[in-house]
This record gives sequence, C-alpha cells and structure tokens, in this order.
Amino acid sequence: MAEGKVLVVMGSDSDFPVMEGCFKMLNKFGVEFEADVASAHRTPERAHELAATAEEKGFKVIIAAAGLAAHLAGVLAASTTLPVIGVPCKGGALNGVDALYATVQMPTGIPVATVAIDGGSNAAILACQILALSDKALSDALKEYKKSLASSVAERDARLKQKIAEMDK
Ligand code: RP5
Repeated sequence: MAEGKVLVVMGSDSDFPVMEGCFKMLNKFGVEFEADVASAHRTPERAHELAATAEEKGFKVIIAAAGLAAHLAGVLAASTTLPVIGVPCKGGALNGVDALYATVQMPTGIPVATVAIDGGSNAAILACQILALSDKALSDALKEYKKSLASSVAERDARLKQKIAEMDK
C-alpha cells in the first residue's frame, strides 16, 4: 500500500463510468482512497464538510469529478489547502465544454489542477505523482509505468512499419 490516501468526490453516481478508470488506476498503484458523492449545488454543506475535514482525516490529495456547471472541484478547493484535481465530465448540451470551463477557470488563490474532459485515469496518475513526492516505492512504480508506455509506443511503431511494408506497391 502507498503511504498517502486520496479523497475522490463525484457530483453524482452518474459520473461513475468516467471515474471507473480513476479507481482502477489508484488500485493499480496500491493507493488507498475513499469515494463519496456530494454536489456543489444539491448538497453544498456536505461538499464543504468533506473538503474541510479531509486533511485531518489523513487525505493528501482530493480528486473532484463533475459535469454540467461543474463547480464541485472549485468549491472543495475553497475549503482546503490540499491539492485538488478536477475532472470535467462529458454530458449535457455542451458535451463537457461547460464542465471544463467551470472547473479550470478558477480565480487567483484557489487553484484546481484540471485534467482533460473525462480524464479520470490521468487524475489518478497525477494524484499518485503528488503522493510519490514522499513515497519512494510509489515513485519507482510510476517510473516503471512510464517505461511501459514508452515500450508500447515502440511496439506500435514496429506494427505501423510492418503494415506499410505489407502494402501493395
Ligand atoms: C453534475 O451533474 C454531476 O456531476 C453529473 O455529471 C451531472 C448530472 O448529475 P445527475 O443528474 O445524473 O445526478 O452535478
């Protein structure tokens, strides 16, 4: 098990398909997490409470996922000095662009590290990288993971060259 733990807050359980990749990635790196549903608009007090008590509960990083007018990450960031990673979720008439803008455009003083629309897996990796600053084993595991990404690109490169070589001239 990694040393730090992560609090994952989702605006709705309907965000689960986006966040499944996040949970899988945290599990892959042995990072303990708690997942909660809390909404910036439907349950603002609960959202505030989760963020305000996260540090004393031992969490090191917060990941917040929400769609539509996605104020959740910003609302959580307003109530803590822990790093907050925002995941804008696709959906609604604007297909996630609304959530991206609402999550990323934070005023000075209250930053949210925003990943791509539906970027749940990257949110987990970024959280792991933050925890890895003080966790050598996790840092080593991340380095191995990045090496495996590089080998998969080398394999794709070889496959591409093979396909081109087999094409009719
Ligand atoms: C947001 O509204 C949630 O994060 C979700 O992405 C979206 C729709 O929520 P539900 O109506 O499905 O609960 O607050």
